[in-house]
Amino acid sequence: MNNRVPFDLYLVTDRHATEGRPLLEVIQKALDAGVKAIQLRERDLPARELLFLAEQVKALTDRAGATLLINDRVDVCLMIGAEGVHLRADHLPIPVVRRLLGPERLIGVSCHSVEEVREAEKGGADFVVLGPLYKTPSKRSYGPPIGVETLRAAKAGCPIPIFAIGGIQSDRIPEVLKAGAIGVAVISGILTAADVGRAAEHMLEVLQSHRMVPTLT
Ligand code: TZP
Repeated sequence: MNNRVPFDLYLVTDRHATEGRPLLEVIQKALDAGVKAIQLRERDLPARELLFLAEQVKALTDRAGATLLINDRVDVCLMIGAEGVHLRADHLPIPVVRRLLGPERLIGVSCHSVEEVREAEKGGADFVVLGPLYKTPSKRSYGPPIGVETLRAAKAGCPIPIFAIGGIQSDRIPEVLKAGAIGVAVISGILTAADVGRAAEHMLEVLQSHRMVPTLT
């Protein structure tokens, strides 16, 4: 965690992955458990419905003191006053997005390779999400997992935070933190859990207990 990116668990939404439960209810449970950052990623929703949903999610995150990022839609981010956007790999140029959003709002970028991480960092991203690291039921379109070695290589010399994504369950957290991730981004590990609150709480506990602390010399 750092001052600009004050979270290490980033919940990415997918209303088709909630086992039939209303998305807002599931998000509320995650927030109650202590999740401090949500990416609203409902890419198949028409603009108007997305805007309406985003307003409702923003009310929940505001109440919980959490950060809300909107996937891809700079316009929706600005309309609802969200804390930032999360750009996909084939995104608009980051400096252009920065100009629209201003210096305070966060820009996260999805990356699938070391080169994309370097590019996002050079462009001015605040953080990146790298994956899929492991096999995931949530995203087949990105092909095979890129593995923890890619994370290690991406982190070398990279000053911005990297979140690991793709097949992340609690037991993967120690390995990805050791490889240089600041935290994890998760869909199914939380949204499909029978007890959403407990799943989120457990991830937060594991993150906290494995957080890399600088050693004093
Ligand atoms: N980007 C890379 S993998 C992925 C995204 C959005 C899906 C992650 O889903 P899950 O269920 O946490 O593995």
